[in-house]
Amino acid sequence: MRRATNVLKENDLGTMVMAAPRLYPHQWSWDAAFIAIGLARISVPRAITEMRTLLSAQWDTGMIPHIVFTDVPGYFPGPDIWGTDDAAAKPAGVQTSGICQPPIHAIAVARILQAGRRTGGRVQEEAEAFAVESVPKLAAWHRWLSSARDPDGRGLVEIHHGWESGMDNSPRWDDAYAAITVGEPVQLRRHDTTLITDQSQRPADIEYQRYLHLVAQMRSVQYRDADIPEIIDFRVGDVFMTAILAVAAQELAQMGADVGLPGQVADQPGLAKKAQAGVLSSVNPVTGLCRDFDVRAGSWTSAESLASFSALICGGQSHVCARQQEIITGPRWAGHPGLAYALPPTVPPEAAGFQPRAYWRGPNWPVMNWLFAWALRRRGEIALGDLWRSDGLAQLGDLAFGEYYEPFTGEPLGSHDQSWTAAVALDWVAEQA
Ligand code: 2M8
Repeated sequence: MRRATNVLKENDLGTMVMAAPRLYPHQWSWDAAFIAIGLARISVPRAITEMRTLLSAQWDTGMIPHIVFTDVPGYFPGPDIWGTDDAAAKPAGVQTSGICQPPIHAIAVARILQAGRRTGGRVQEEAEAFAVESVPKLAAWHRWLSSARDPDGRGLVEIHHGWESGMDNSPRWDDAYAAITVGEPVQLRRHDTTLITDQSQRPADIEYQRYLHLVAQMRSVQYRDADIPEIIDFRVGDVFMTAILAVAAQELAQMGADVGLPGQVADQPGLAKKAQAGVLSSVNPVTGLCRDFDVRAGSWTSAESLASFSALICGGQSHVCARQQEIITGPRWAGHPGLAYALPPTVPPEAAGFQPRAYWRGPNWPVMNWLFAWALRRRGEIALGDLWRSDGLAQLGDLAFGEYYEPFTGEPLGSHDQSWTAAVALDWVAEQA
């Protein structure tokens, strides 16, 4: 607990915690939400500050941007590449990227409220006031995801960049990226490959060229929601993001009612239902697994990844969940005999594209363990949720707080002292105490 607390303290810039000390010296959207969940275990006021900083960068459309930039140098692509000052929807006075990440935020604010209520007194008052302040903002965020990001009414949240999924170079996006033709390559000023010298752990330069190509496309229309679908080369209905929206909207509906703002959240149960139906509509009847929808190709995708188990996050038809649970705990996934811990890797070891050290293409991610364990327990799957929580915590016993872990050896990879990893460790330790 002490070491995890220190990681967050060391990465703390006062009003935001850097996602990682050198590799990610800014505030990332879904990292901040996980970080706030951990912070709530040590200081509810500091957790509130974390979320407040992020929410103060919310765009007028409702979008919560995926990065809020600090002045700390050393990350590429920085604000000069994003060029969001030309975007009418971005609030003045902050530097942000122009895309989003999965909506963990309502889950985080609900946890802050719970922690405040456990503490009582002034802290509780502060947490209640913060929930009241956040509910309309979170409602607008969910509404934007459900409308601007579902222009065809498919029920799935559409993403326009692999970074929006948070699973940057997952095989989920291989086909969509392969269909992109990048014009003149731009000069890359990457720092990540200097910091992480084992190149196999990070995306390749060719992938970065595609990432920047998409940013340039969105920038060319000043990030206007109505124009992006027309001009962007990447449009995918992201099933995992949609499952998170479903569960976050359920949490928000509950919290809004709880703090006396039922009118502000009146539409959230409907958004949750729509998202859940979108997730269930993606289930492949043969495999029982969820799929993303490639809008440009007009087809469902086939890559196996953690997102294949999106129904376990948002629930829905019990036979779908039961089948997904059987598969994810079976020998192809978390039950694979070679794994250091019986936790699901990002891609199954027997899949053709599995790479045990490569970013989002095989390693195990502690925050994903947290999310699945939390969602399972929430849906009443206590035994498996408890197991993944205790195995997830055991994996972090090396106190490296790796960004991700080699699934066979348990070696920490990517950044060490990664904030969201320390945060989930804190939450797990406190919960088990
Ligand atoms: C990774 O993404 C950033 C771009 O957003 C990067 O590689 O530079 C992802 O793992 C993402 O999910 C995460 O939020 C971010 C910061 O931890 O790093």
